[in-house]
Amino acid sequence: MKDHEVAVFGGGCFWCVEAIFQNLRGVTSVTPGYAGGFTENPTYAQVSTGETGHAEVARIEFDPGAIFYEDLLEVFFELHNPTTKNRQGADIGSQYRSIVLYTNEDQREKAEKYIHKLERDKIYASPIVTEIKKLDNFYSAENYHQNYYEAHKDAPYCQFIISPKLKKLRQKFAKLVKDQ
Ligand code: MHO
Repeated sequence: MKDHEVAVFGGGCFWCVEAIFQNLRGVTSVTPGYAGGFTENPTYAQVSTGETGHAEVARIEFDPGAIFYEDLLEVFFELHNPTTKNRQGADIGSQYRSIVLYTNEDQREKAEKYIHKLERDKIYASPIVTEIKKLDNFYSAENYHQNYYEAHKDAPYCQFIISPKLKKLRQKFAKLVKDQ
């Protein structure tokens, strides 16, 4: 088995998605950035217009011997709302859409299967609108977006939006979370 695989998820503001996955064991690096669109080397300002086609995402490198892609899917779905089209909480625009960017066919099958399971089990009252797309290009976000939660824990957005998600992560996925 390869000791290194890449997964990419978009579930609203990438500060959140980055902070969540940074806490998982078996995850070796997390980079916030842009993917799923068409503009080359986009800036945050461009992506914020919603006109580049890109979503804010996190690129996650993980050791598939230490954590399964299915675990990442489970965490991803539990910690964002996959039923709000082009929106995550107060953040509105196609850059905040729910999206799984797969890097191999196995990931695509697993993501589709997982969504079918959520639908079959009627986990949500509304339909899941998560896009499943092959990863084409990934562009890293500007430096000031990297490690945002760790660097700005006192900022209101971190306190009110991200901290509760991390709390939920520790409660629901204790076995997957890195030792503090
Ligand atoms: N509503 C937040 C989103 C930031 S995120 C990197 C803000 O504008 O600060 O899109």
